[in-house]
Amino acid sequence: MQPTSYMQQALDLARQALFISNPNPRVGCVLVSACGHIIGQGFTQQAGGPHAEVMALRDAAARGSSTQGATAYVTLEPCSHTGRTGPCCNALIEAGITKVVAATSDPNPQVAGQGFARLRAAGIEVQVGEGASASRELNIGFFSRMVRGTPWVRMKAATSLDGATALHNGQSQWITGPAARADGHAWRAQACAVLTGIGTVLQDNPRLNVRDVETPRQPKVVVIDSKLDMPLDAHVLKAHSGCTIYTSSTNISKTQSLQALGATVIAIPNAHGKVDLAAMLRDLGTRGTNELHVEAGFKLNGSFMREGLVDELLLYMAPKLLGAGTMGLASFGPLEQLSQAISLQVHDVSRLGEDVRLVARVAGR
Ligand code: AOF
Ligand code: ZN
Repeated sequence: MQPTSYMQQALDLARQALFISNPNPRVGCVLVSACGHIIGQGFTQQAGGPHAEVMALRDAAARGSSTQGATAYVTLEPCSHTGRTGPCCNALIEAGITKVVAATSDPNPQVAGQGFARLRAAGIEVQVGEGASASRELNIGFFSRMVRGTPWVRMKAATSLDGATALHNGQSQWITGPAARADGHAWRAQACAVLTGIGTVLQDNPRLNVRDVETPRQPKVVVIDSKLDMPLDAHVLKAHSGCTIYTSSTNISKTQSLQALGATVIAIPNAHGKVDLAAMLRDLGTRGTNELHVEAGFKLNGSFMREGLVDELLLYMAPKLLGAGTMGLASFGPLEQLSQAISLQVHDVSRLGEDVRLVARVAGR
C-alpha cells in the first residue's frame, strides 16, 4: 500500500534513527489532530531510550497540543511489552489517541500483533499496511534477526571494473575515490557490527570504525581468527564499542591475554577446525546484531558465499582495470557450470564521484 503524506513523514522521521537506534528498529511517529494538523512527531532514540510514539507524545505536550481524538501514524506496530522502556500502546491509550495507522506489525515475538490487539481492545481504530515495504526495508536487519534469528549479512567490497579487489602483491588501498569511501562509512554507521578476518587485520591493521560521517554510536567490531593470531596491539582491539573474536582455538593463555584487553573471545569450531560461520551468525543474532557489515578479504568472503550466508552485496566499482594476477571478490568455486553461479538481483545502482555503487541481493533474500 502506498503511504500517505503523513505516513511518508513518519518514514522520513524513522530514517533519522538510522545511525541511532540499533539494535532497536528505526521507527517514526506523526500525531495528527482531528482537523488534520500535525501536533507531534518523533523517532526512536538510542537503545534503552524512548520509542518513537513516546517522543511524538512528548513533542505534542511541549507544543501544548491536546492529543485527545488524534490519529497516530507510526511505521511499526506500537509495542505492548515492557522491555527497556514501557509499552507504547499504553502511552497512546492514555493520551486519548482514537486511531492508529501503522505500516507493519512488529516481528518481535514479544509484540507480534499483541500491540494491535491491545489498541483495538481499548476502542482504538487500527489500520495496517500503508508504507509497509518502506518500513521493512529500513529495518531489514531487525526483521532478519527477529524472523531468522540471524543478522542481515551485507558484504562490502571495492573493485576495479575487471572485478579485482587487490593487486597480485596484496596492495588494495585505495581502489575507489573519497565519495565511495565516505559512503562506505555511512553503511558501517548503520550496521550493528562490522566483521573482518584475521588476514585483513594482519595485512592492513584496520580500525573498522566510522570516521567519515558523523555518528552518535560506533558499530561493534567482529574478527574471525581461527588460530588466535591476533596481535595484541591491533587497532581493532581498541574498538570503541568492543571487539568480539570468533575462533576455533582453545589456546587459554592467548584467550586470556585478549580478554584482558577487553575483547570477547568465543570459540565456535566446525568439523574442519575453522570457525562455524552459520553458528557464529546465530550467536551474533542472540547478541542483538541486526545488520552485519562484512569487509573481509577474498578467502573469508569466499567462505561466506560458499556457505550461502550472504544476503546483500554492497559493491563499489572504480573505472579502472587492474589486469592479471589480481585477487577477486570471493574465492568460492571454481564452478564447472554457469548454472552454478550465485545469482543476485540488482537493488540499486548509483554514481559516487568517479565510481559506481551497486547494491545487489542474493536471489531469494
Ligand atoms: C515501538 N516504537 O519506536 C520502537 C519499537 O527494550 P525496549 O523497551 O526499547 O523495546 C525494544 C523493542 O521495542 C524492539 O525489539 C521492538 O520490538 C520494539 N521497538 N516499538 O513501539 C518504537 N523502536
Ligand atoms: Zn514502543
